[in-house]
Amino acid sequence: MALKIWLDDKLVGQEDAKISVFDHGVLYGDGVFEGIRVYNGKIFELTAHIKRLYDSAKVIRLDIPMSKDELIKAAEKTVKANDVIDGYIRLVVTRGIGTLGLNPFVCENATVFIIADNIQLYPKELYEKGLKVVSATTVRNHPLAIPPQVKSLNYLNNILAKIEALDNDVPEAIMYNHEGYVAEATGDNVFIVRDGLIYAPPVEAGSLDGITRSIVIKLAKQEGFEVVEKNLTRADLYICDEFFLTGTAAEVIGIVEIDKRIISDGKPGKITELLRKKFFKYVRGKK
Ligand code: PXG
Repeated sequence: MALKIWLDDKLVGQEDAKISVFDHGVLYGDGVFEGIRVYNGKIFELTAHIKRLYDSAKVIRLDIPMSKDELIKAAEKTVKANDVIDGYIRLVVTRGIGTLGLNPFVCENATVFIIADNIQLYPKELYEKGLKVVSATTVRNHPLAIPPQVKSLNYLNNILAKIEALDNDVPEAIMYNHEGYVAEATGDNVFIVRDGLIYAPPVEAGSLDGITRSIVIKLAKQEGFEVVEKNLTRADLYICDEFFLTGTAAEVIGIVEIDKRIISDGKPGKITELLRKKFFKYVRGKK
């Protein structure tokens, strides 16, 4: 079924949702985005996603031509118009139409579009069995080059790591920063468990300040676990008791093998399973 897409200031049919070849989002990957879930017809953590979008835009000096409230209303209208009950929103703001040449200030108006659709998820059995991953040789963008707070439209760094994963017949890759510490997966944050403690790389290590990550940390603390944010090495991942990823699309998913090292008994761990279920309940229980 053809979707209704929010484009700039209104909903249009999918066929009419087109972007200029002179849009700097296309020419330079100049823009920002958010990927947001819809559960039970309600947009999950919309305020947090909108805040992150505006923060990303501010860092790259992009003026979003709508207020936060207007953007929230537009997202809600797009969800309604497409009858999305459990799905996914992609909210994108590009620099807008300009000319050839990097100068972003020739672009007078940022382009805003919102897609609300069904989401492609990992198959259910992968949640039960857990994922295998490899370490990417592609280093995560230096945080002083592209700050990890900016959810930029240019994902080439992560895409190169994803290609490494797929070339190795696994669905995900772990990315390390320029110092060799764990940063994140290509579109998910990393956690490990060792001796009953939960560890996560700090955001400064070069990971996105994930909204799922924050909620999982909150839920873990509610369950009485200590969550320690510290730099992790490749060996920390190899010898951990449990390993999992968090993200809007994957939610919470266990990792059972990295670089041919099997994590514990090769099944998602108990704490991972507990947090996965807690998260599942948390998001679906909220109306
Ligand atoms: N790191 C990176 C690089 C991401 O892109 C996350 C971590 C997890 O953050 P959240 O806030 O989602 O918990 C992301 C999220 C997509 C898509 O369509 C990408 C993300 C999320 C949803 C959809 O590619 N990235």
